[in-house]
Amino acid sequence: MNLIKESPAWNALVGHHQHMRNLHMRDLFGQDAERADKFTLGACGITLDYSKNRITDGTMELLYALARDADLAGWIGRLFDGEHINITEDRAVFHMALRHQGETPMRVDGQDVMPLVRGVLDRVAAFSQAVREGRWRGYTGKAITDVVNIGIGGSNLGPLMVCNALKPYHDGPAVHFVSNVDATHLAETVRELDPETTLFVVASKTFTTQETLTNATSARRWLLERLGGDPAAVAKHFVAVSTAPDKVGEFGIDTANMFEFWDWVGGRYSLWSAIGLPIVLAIGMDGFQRLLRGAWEMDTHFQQAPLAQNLPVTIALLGVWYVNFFAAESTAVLPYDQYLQYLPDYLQQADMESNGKGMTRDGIHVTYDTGPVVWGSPGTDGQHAYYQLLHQGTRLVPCDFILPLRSHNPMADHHPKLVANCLAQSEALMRGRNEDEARDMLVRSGMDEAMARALAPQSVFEGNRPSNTLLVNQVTPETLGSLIALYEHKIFVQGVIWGLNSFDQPGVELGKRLASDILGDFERKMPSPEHDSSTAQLIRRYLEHQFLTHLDQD
Ligand code: G6Q
Repeated sequence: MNLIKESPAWNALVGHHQHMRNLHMRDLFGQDAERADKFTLGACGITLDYSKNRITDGTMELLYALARDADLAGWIGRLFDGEHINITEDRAVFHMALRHQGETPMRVDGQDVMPLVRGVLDRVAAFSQAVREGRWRGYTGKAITDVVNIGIGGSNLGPLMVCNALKPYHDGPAVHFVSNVDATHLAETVRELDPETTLFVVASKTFTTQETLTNATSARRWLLERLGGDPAAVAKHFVAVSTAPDKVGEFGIDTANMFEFWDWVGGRYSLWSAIGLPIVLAIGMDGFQRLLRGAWEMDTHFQQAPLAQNLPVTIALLGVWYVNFFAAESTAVLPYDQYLQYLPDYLQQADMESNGKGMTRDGIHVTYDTGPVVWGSPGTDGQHAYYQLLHQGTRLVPCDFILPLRSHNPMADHHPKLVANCLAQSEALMRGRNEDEARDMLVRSGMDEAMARALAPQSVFEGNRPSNTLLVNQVTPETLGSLIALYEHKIFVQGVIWGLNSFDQPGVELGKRLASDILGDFERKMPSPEHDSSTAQLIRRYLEHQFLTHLDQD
């Protein structure tokens, strides 16, 4: 198959870009009073205003044509039909089944997986309810007050992000997350916890991940040391979420206390599965079902809406426009909501692990850029830090502003100020400020005319910097579910355009293997000859340091 770069729409976009690069959005707004209306879409409680992009009707037509050239409709069909589109792992990509509503079957390899999905959901619900109502008790008979999720990557970021986002809905035990193999993470988390009332959820799809098993082993030791050493205590304080019952059993967790998911659920798409157990423990099953429903509504919209009304498709194509035609290297996710503080981290993994790839699924090296660097943090903090670069830096950074219209904490005038800041930023990025405006501003602030003329160029903002604004009424389980699913499908669409398999992660696996090799060197107390001289030197320094520390202790 040919690379997308050879498609007619791509070639047309190359020509179109030559024209668009000279147009300023300020003029486009000036020429068309309907622009905001025209470039606004709504679905599933989300309004997407994409009018502050460097686009015209013609741009969007060409971008939708690009989606057609990439056979996007065909790929959406294959995704929802449960085909093995993750070709390197020979798996379906079917997290949509985890949130599917209604009675229609969802088949993978001819089998309707809905009975399996609902069976596990029922077990998750029953277990969580028992914990939340204090019927599930610890080894010494006390109810659970704290839950510690031990997992990493996809087995951490999703539940971490959602638990934080839905804090206003928490009415269960406190939830904590330990992911880093740095012992500090575990030590600082359990420092204030009471082992008698703490439940550990060991979350690992493969149950082989070094960080998770190391943390789980240390957590078990911490618990047993404090509860008298009876191994029977483990059954009351450890449960597992995994696709690998044999490995869970080997680790010493009773598989009766294991919640299953399946290989067609990718790690970074797994928060909807039993990996969401900490969410259910925190907000209850009803809240989790609302999250699932919101995601399902977005799945349905994605499947059914025509390209030009389709939120994930539109937002994905705008991203492609900047990556491939404006050479944008990164994109910022800027939620103006403190509860969404982990959304940028979550999307960083979802996007960069999915589309951070340079070879097509047909084994051809791409000759164009693929997934951008994704970064960001909640507003308004970033305004006092890196927004300078967004406004006047030499790089184009398309931004997604995410703004809830209602706060869960309507305290004094905080929220209007938050909203005003968000809207002011996207407006300033779009409009910019020319030299005359800069001079007038300086004069108005009291500067004399000559000085104002001299300094005005420093205060010029070229503007024309693109952003999307995504509005929701409030961050609720439903809107959060829809928002996450919107980004999941955006990532899928971009992967389709770039011809990638967005669902494997050889880079993660490389990291897992390399660390074990070096641990072997530590045991042998010397670097293996395969290392470069820098790595060998660093290994030697660590070993020398260890040796000297031992001598000191002796
Ligand atoms: C996600 C990746 C990766 C994975 C972690 C944890 O899509 O595969 O982030 O989630 O490496 O893996 P386990 O869940 O198997 O421990």
